[in-house]
Amino acid sequence: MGKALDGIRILDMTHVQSGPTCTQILAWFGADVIKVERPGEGDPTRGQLRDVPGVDSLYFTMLNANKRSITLNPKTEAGKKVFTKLIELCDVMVENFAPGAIDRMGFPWEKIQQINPRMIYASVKGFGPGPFEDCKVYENVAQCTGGSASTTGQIDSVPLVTGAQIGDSGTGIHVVAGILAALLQREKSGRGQRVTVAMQDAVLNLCRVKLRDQQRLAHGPLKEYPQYPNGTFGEAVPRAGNASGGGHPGWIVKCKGWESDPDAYIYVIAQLQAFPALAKAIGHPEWLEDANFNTPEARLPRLMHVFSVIEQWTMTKTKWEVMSTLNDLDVPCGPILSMKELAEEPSLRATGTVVEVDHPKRGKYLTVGNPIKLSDSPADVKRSPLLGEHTEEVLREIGLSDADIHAARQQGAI
Ligand code: CAO
Repeated sequence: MGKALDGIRILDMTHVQSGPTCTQILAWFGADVIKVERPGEGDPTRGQLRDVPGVDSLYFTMLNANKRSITLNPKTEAGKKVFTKLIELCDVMVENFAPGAIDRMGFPWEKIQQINPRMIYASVKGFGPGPFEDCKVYENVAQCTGGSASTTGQIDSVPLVTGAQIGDSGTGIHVVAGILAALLQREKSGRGQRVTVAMQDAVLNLCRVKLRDQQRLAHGPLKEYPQYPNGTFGEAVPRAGNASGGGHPGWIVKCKGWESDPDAYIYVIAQLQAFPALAKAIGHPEWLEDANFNTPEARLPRLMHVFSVIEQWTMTKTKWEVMSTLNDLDVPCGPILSMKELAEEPSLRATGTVVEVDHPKRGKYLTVGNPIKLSDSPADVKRSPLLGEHTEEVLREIGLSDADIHAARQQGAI
């Protein structure tokens, strides 16, 4: 079976996480992703957080599946020639170096366009045009500057960053959308274009509901936040603990075993239509006749009490028992799953969301496969490449002779 992006060649100048997330998804969709790495060093993540000495880290292997790796220094004479050839032959170039790095290599956008007018050139930067445009940015900087940290955490405590890599991987996924749209537009226009995504913008996009709440604040307190009715609201959206960001109240409650198991918790949503069943299940059918509890408005100022009563019930059951009982009643809920549980979950293995891959140096390891499932283009996860594993193969494909390759190697260009 063919793949959605068969025939699309990606010149992958990405490193660390945001860019590699993007090109890995394009590779899973079937694009030929040629990852260009600095000779002798490669993507710095190959050596970061290593668990096995001398072997590419999980950080690298889990972000660079299904790609080919070539070593190339576009700052050398021979490197520039090869790089120019690659620009001519590729459809998309993706980069996430510090602002200006590709220009300093001698390849500003204008030149890339000149070499290949059909080229789609995608860049990740920390910030868009403005006072911070020249700054280098990593994940947590983006979370802090994009509105996530100020709105995450317990209500009376410090801002928190989240474990979900919304700044890096979140931005990479936005870039995928931009590239696919640009490829479609190229079908009609015949021209490539620039795709740029700032990490701050991507995080803010993911925090859209918090900007919603900022504007609601002008019209009174945010009644679904735990600060209501006893706390105070300032000028900006506060942290809301584990309160639900939607129209139905929710909270994390303890389950049986919480004293020793840090993940013995479940998120319960007291959805309007399921509330009667929930009240009966936890042994409080009288709430349905009580004016203090029998409407969502009546419950709002008592939500913490409602959830503490729900918790008295959930603490008598494991999170799986709570899940099973409440699901049967159509009460939305979700157990707090640890990474160990997710790694071992058979249904995630069956769908290819968690995949075991074999690597010639590290042996078997787990990775997260493509979460975007296409019925006619299933992703087949292949191990990440060794540094420069495909240099000669790719250089021959683009027309270099053995003598050219030898000369490039002599110059340190590959
Ligand atoms: N051959 C020769 N040189 C190469 C090369 C190659 N194949 N690939 C990269 N280089 C050079 C670059 O040209 C650059 O050199 P100059 O600064 O002299 O122009 C240098 O390597 C490294 O670039 P960098 O400044 O991007 O690297 P850094 O480690 O200092 O910064 C990061 C890393 C991530 C903070 C920065 O790249 C950045 O802000 N990127 C944009 C935002 C981003 O994607 N952040 C997410 C990071 S996690 O996903």
